[in-house]
This record gives sequence, structure tokens and C-alpha cells, in this order.
Amino acid sequence: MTAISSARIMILVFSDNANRSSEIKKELAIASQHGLVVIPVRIEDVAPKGAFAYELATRQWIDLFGDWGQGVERLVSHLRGVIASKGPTQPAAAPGAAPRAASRTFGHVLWPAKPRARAARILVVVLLVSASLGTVVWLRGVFTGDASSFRDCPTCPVMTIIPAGSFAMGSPANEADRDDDEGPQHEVRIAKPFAVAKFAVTVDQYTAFVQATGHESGTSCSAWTDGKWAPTPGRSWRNPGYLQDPSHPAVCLNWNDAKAYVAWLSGKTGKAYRLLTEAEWEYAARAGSTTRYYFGDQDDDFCRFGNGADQTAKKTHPEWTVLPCDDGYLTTAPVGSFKPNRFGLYDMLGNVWQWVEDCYANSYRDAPIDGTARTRVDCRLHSLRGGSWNDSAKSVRSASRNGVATEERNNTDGLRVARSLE
Ligand SMILES: [Ca+2]
Repeated sequence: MTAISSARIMILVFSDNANRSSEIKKELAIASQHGLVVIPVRIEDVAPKGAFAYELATRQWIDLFGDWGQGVERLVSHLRGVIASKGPTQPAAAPGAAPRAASRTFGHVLWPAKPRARAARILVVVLLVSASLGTVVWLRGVFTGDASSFRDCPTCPVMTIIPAGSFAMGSPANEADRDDDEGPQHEVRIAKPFAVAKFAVTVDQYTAFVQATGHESGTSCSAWTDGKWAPTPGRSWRNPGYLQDPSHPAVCLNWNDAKAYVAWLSGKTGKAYRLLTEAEWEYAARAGSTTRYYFGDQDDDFCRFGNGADQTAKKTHPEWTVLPCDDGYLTTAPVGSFKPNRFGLYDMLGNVWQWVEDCYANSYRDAPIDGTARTRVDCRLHSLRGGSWNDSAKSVRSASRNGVATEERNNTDGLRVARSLE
């Protein structure tokens, strides 16, 4: 851990073993907290899961499987650029300080500025050693992420930009499992691009908010107890009635908590963070699709894309209606555990219900068609979208809606943030 606090770059050698390593997850989390630049180097064709998907969403990957030589060249090129650059986290040289040495510490191996070929050979050796140990390597320097995603502060949600466009909101009358509140289907135009978080707000992100503000998030939350949902004293986002780690989505949050979180984020960053409008949510979730789910119509495909009430849940709750597939999670899963939609958004369906800005109405009659929120002064119910670990096909469809009292907290409910762009 001492190495993490003194380093500037972490090269994460990524394989299926890393996906399963809790130690590497912890080291990555500490690296993020210290503001280190992380360069993931993938040595197997595996997707990052859970905390890795979340932490690495904005990082630029380098693949060392397939064309090994080309991958090494890319990495060497990146590192040379990094070392030569003076990025925002590079400490300023003191007046009159000696020029920086021509070599840098790379783990415990000297990293020569020249020649390039020698650097590449050393790098390969270190990577091989690291990969065989399933460990990580540290390096001084700075690095920038890719352009399509961004994060406004280390504890801020990872955002991605959603393009402007039009779509049909709601479901057609013949969609299986449809509810009346999904109609009438109507065309909505989103006039401007906006940013949406790639993941639901996590426990660690919500912790940062509570630590900074002292926000009171209640001491009771509805949980599944003795065969029914009931408000349960002592339950809260800190203790929702099942185990969570910091990469799980925060739950037991009501609409007021969600609004307080985005208000704090806006104040902290100076950016216009907010909840999604209900129209924006469905537009972002569908990502151009018109099917029941953003990946198609088949219930048994769901478990590759989200965490719903599934065969794992049925083992504990045989009375539940469940999906005909197994996602492996009884309750919440770490954000990013499943495949994203075409906009690169994870868990838009399943895992946790997501509060949106709108006041809930049981029909789309007179609904806004410009992507704005439906509001009213005496709003008692606000809308949630996406379904949760507790829901089967009917409620985890793209068109499915839920209206819940503004003050009510459930251990299936969380939030996702949006940001207006300047
Ligand atoms: Ca599940």
C-alpha cells in the first residue's frame, strides 16, 4: 500500500484471475482514492466485472492478447508520452530544482528514457512477471482517459454523453406484460445531448456525500420480511438487510435523498447534475431499441444484461415470480456486472430501481414530448424506472414504470444521475 501512496500511475495487468481477486479490487480502489492514473493492460479477452467495470470505465485499455507486439508498442508509446508530459497531477518543480532524472522507477525496475527497444523488453518482462503473480505494477507519471466518458471528481459518478434524438416512449398495445401506464405511446424529441452516469450511484459514492454533508437518510426502509414488504426499523442504505460492498448500488434512498445527492454533486463540481427526466431515462435505456428490453424480446437473455429476480433468487424465495435464467445474485450485484446497452450504460434494467425527476402519473396522456419532466406542486408519487433484483420480466422491461411515495425508502430503490452539458 505504501507503493500506491507514492506512485502516480498504476499499470493493472488484467486477466480473469484479476476479476476474481478481492486484493486487486482493494488496491484499485485505493489507487482511485489517491488519484493515481490507472492503465489497464488486458492479457486475456475478458470483460471487467463488478468493481473493475466501475473503476475502469473511463480508462483507456491496452490489449496484449492477439497481436502482442502491437500491444506492447502501444503501451510503450503511451508510457513514453505520459512520462514526457506535464499533466495536471504532475508536481511542479521547485524553483531552481535540478532537472528530473533520465530514468524513472518502474516497480523495482529502472525505466530508461532510451532506447525504446530496451524499454519494451523490460516492460514485457515486468508484465510477464506481474501476470504470473496476478499482481500490479506501479509507475510514476500521468495519463488521461478516453474522450467518451468523464468524471468530474474522484468520487463523482462516471458519465457518458448521450446524443440528441427522437424515440417512441411507452410500449405498443401488443407488448407482452404491458401495463396501462405505459401508454399512449408517443414520440419524444430530446433536443440536446446530455450526460448520464454509466452506473447507478454506488455505496462508496453515497458514503462520500453523507460524510461531506451529514445528510440524514432515515432509520427505516422497506424490506422483504416474512413473505411481504414492510417498513423495517434499523434498515437504511448502510444496512439494507443484505450484504453490500462499496461497488454495489446504494439502496434505501427516497426521492428526497436522490435530489439531495445531485444538489450536493452540483455544488461540489460547479456542474449541473440532476436526476434524469422520465423521458430521458427511457430514451437512454432503449438506446435506439424498440423491443421489450434493450437487447431484444427474450426473457431468458436477460441475465446476461442485468440482475433481476432469477433462478438464484428462486432458491431462497420459491414463491417469487422469476426470470427463466440465472444471473447469480439474490440481491444487488456490483454495478457493471453485466453487459451494457448500446449507449454504454450498465444496469439500466434490473439491479435497482432508479428515481427520476418526474411526478408519477398513471398515463402518458398530456405528457411532455420535449424530454422535460412532468411536475406538479402537490406531487405525492415520483417515478422510478428499470426494475430491480426483486423484479421479473414484467417490471424489468424498458417501458415498465413505478410510482412510489416521495418519502418512501425501499431496499430495491436507488438512483442514477444525469448532467446537463454547457
Ligand atoms: Ca438476481
